Amino acid sequence: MAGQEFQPVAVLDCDPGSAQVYEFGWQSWSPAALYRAESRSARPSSPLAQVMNYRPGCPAPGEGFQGEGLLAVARGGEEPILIFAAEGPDPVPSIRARLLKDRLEVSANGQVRIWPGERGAGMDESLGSWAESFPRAGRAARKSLPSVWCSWYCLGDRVTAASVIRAARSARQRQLPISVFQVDDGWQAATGDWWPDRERFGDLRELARALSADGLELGLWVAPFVAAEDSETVRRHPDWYRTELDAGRNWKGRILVLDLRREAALAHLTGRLQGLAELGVSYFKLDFLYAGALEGPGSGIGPYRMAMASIQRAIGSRARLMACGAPLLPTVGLADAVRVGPDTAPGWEPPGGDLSQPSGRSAQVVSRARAFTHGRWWSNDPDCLLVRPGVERRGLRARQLSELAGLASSGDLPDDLDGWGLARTRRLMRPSATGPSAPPGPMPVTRA
Ligand code: 9PG
Repeated sequence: MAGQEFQPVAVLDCDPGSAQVYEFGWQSWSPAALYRAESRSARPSSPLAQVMNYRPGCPAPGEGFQGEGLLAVARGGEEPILIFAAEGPDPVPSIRARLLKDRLEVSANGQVRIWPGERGAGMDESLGSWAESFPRAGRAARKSLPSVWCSWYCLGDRVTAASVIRAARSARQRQLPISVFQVDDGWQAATGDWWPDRERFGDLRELARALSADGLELGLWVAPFVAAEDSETVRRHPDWYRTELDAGRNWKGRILVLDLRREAALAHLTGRLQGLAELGVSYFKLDFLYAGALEGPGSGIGPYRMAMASIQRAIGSRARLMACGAPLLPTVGLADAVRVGPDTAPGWEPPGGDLSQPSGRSAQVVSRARAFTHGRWWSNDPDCLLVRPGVERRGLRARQLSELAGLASSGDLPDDLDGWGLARTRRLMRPSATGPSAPPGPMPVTRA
């Protein structure tokens, strides 16, 4: 929606002392929170974060708020909450609000529908009933997802097949009720080369067999729409990538974006994913999805949704699809589970104070603010429970995750857990609830 002018949508009388604004960011890692109308929402700590963690090409103004396809206002007093929102998953306008004395001015750069909450209904309840009305054909939101162990927050890119088997055996010995062992970034020959680095990582098929012999499932991280500059696929097919689009930097260089207009490129991708499903992967964590929806000639939300639908067909209806780094409204109906907040990390406060950056607090605040999407659009993934010794505020993390419905996942090596961490992990790992369920208490107000 870049390039279009912002037009006034509404001017609302409000009580400046008690009015609140709810802002919903673009993708999984973008902040979402409830703020006092007199304050200002989170801002990226660098131009790179604007691209990778906020909405590329559409920075928020210095003051006030900017939701992506969704912004809600509680005017204070008895006035019902007002929701300003996109009419569907495409297009998704940016919606701004700013306080001028005792008025809130709302503007947007595209068509916006105004949805009044019921009188007396709180923020979660109002957003929930709006979410019910949002068009969402496709994957059923009411599917229960099994509990997951994820390699990223303990092994990082040093993950190997042998280390995953060790974690699975140790989890079983310690009676951790985990069903899916999900290998994260680090298994692949290179980002964009979606086959294992056999020398470093080991054999994926063997891993699937070993897990299945113990009644467990193999999950796998893939970033389908991006590639590292030094990958073999980029070297062999430079014309499959759109070097004019900026998806940020990672894997020691620029992130290149797959050209979804090229049939051969998409066919190659879906062929690889189908191969991985056939080899025994039954849970896909599809990451860096925002890169598939960057705005440009022939790219954006429409091509992103088409490509996601092709991926669904390729992996089959039995495999579960988890979307991460995903543009949120555009992903409604296309995934079984969606990461609804930034990455967690052993540290509690985000680097640079930027709520989009990895930290315990970012994951917690943002996932809490998106609780209403669980069981309505998909299963929410609030990111992993981390409770090994040395993790900051592990008691608070366990308590807050126990209050959020959604996909349960563990990011610790079972061997690293002490008795307390084992007990918490044992209790919190369970299949996800299939319907909506509001967390206890009203949505907390955040200071950016
Ligand atoms: C693997 C990780 C994990 C994690 C994902 C995603 O550079 N960045 O801005 C950046 C943002 C997020 C990120 C990695 C890098 O994390 O959310 O769970 O799978 O990728 O690389």
